[in-house]
Amino acid sequence: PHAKRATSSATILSGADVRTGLDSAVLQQAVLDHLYYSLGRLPAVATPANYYRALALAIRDRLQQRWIRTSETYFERGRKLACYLSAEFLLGPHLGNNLLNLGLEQAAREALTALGQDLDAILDCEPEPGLGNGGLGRLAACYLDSLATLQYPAIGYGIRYEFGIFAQEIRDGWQTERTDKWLSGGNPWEIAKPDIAYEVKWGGHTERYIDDDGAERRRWVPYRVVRGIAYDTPIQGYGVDTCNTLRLWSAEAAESFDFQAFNTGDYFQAVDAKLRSETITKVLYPNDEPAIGKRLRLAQQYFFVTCSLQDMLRILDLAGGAIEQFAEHFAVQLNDTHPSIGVAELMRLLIDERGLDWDAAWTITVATFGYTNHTLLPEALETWPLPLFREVLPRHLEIIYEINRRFLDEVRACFPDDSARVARMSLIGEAGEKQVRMAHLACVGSHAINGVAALHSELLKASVLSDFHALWPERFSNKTNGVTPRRFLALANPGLRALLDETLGASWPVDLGRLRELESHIDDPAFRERWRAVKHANKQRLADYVQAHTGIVLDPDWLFDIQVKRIHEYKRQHLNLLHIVTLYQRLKTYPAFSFPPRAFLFGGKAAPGYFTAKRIIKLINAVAETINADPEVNGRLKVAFVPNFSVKNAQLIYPAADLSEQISTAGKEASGTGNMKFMLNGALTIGTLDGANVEMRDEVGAENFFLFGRTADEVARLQGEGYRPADYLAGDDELKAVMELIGSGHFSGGDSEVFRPLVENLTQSDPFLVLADYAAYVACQEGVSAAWADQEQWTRMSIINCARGGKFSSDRAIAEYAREIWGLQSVPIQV
Ligand code: Z15
Repeated sequence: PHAKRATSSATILSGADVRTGLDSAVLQQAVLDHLYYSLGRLPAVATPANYYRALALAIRDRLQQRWIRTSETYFERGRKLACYLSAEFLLGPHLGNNLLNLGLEQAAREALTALGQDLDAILDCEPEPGLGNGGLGRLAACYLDSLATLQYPAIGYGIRYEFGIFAQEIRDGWQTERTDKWLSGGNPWEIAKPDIAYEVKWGGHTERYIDDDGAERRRWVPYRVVRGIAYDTPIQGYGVDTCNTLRLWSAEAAESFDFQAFNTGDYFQAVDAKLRSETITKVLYPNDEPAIGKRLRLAQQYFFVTCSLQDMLRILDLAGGAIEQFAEHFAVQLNDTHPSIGVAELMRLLIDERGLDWDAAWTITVATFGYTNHTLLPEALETWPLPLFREVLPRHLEIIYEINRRFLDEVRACFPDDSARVARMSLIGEAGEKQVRMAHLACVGSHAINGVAALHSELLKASVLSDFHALWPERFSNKTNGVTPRRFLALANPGLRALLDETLGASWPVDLGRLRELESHIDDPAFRERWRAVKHANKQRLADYVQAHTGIVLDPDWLFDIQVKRIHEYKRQHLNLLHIVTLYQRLKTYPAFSFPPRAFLFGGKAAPGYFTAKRIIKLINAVAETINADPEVNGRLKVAFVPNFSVKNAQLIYPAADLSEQISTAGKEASGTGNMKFMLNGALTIGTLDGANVEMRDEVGAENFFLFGRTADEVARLQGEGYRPADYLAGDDELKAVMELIGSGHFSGGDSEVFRPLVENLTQSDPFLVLADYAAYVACQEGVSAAWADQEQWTRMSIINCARGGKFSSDRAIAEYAREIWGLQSVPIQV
């Protein structure tokens, strides 16, 4: 499927040049050329980082003709374009992925070897663009990869944060945050397009006026104006010539100087205005689930959404399309409520700036937008205090009031005499301080609303969006998440890739259902041996990384039990810890207690202001230090916290797992996507019936999945009845002893204060039912140990987990969005 490679020097000399040639000899020349002309370096003094940049520029050159041809083709054909609006794109490093998708890994390796460099060391120099927090941002990046690979006309729109997600360091067991300066060495992948820029208005007031036709209209008189500048990054599909665009907006002052202020001598005021403008795209808010109503965050959302919608209008105008046809040209997907101000903004653009009447504008708006919900947690549903909203976006508040007036009339017509329902559904929350409810705005303004796993989509209809489901059942659907098998299998796990290529042929990365054919090999002992050898090598690779970053030495013969994800109470890293402490306590009490040795690995960032999550990290590290240093346990238990979990080290972690921990309280994890990455790399899952775990288990069969814990229904019932964690403590001596050990200061050098808040949280309120699921979890882990003891059977299960993972390709998910929500046709690109 890959682009043809020039193989003979005749071809090199005749056509392929230093910008386009795909042969290793030309690539080598191209790297030297960039070292010299772009970096001003001679090879003798070039550092690995210099080689990284030179190779990246050489690869970008090779994307260029595909990239330009792709835009040109979309423009000529005038086909519908999918616009994925997301405040986050957690891309991960580009170079390795672009080499993979272009089929250039071997050529690049040879070129660098010839220059005395090692490709892997060069790849490691790339700072990752961490423009996202976790699952939601990484999902957006996987979807871009699939859109390009499936040759769909699509563009990603987002924010070019100057500082992405913070870098996590562990000091004395605590998380500390360092700003992420990912742009400090320059970004070879982006191209600034200063001519693609839009005005963004802020604040001020609105006023009535009479237009040229004598009609009464309203206009927005802003207090301030800033500019959004486009920065484009190529998104190359795998094995195709499609190269789509990720367009990220960066804020600048509307004028680089306020000349008037400058001339009157107020230099500092002039510079201050510039700095304030640029603040908008400075930093990613580091919170994964809970929404926090900060003015700057609303400014970020509006900023990137208006730039994106204005860009669509410009593209439509350039193509000579009629404004009435907007929804036939663009399908706009809202990745959570973060871009949902787009509903009001498109109305404003169509009415105030393009002169459409309300009804025409509303028909276009609803036909344009689709809304994906990613959470059921009530505290994560975004709302904005009304006064703040009015101050920043006065015209939008008027529009939202009018949308609401008409919407509530519709509700009253469908459900007469139901004022409670009207209050529940209103776009304006009235309880306490008045609020704008962004999820309601997204629902009202979208023709399609979806959840991200089957269970989640059902719970959405039954709980947080039940009123909307009652009104518009036809708008609701499920789109189970998926992950890209290119980055998370082919690129992350080269050992397994080679085995899959040999066993299945080369097409599996774009036809992941073919993994099923692995099942015909599970009874072949030689195949199982090779499967184990791949896993073993991956575990050694991770062990080396962990030793280099923590000093902790892990044995690749042990069971690697891994939980990596954002730290959050609902994800229950502390349940995992209670199991570890249970094993430790059994070992201390009965030194002959025997189980297969296990290495427990954790990784993940806590929101900097999330007290409990930060304390969970401290507890993991405290337990690790105590257990790893205890001569009585040695040889059976190790615990490690891998600092700064990121896309980059995730690619080392997923392929090394034997057991994947997916142990959220049922009903709380919308989908999960790490669960799928582990599965595809042959890990077995211990998990609850939550999110996409349910569908993973359906695929592999109950006998190949370690299930435990209360179901979402049981959780709701227990909490409805008034859950009392003390009951579970009283009925379980082992649990009681575990909690006491943690509270006693045993893991904290005698300090009995540091973990008191965690112990009290669990024993007094336990909002996520850790104690209620503890006994079932520990019992299930005993089943894991028993299964691990039979390595041949474990390997069979590992193969089956990979083989049945095909459903979880993001290609499947994107094909569903394209057909069922966007009405999108693929457009092959010919270079
Ligand atoms: C986020 O990463 C997710 C949901 C959110 O509401 C926010 Cl603000 C961030 C995650 C879900 O927690 C996870 O279950 C899901 O797999 C992921 O989005 C992608 O849908």
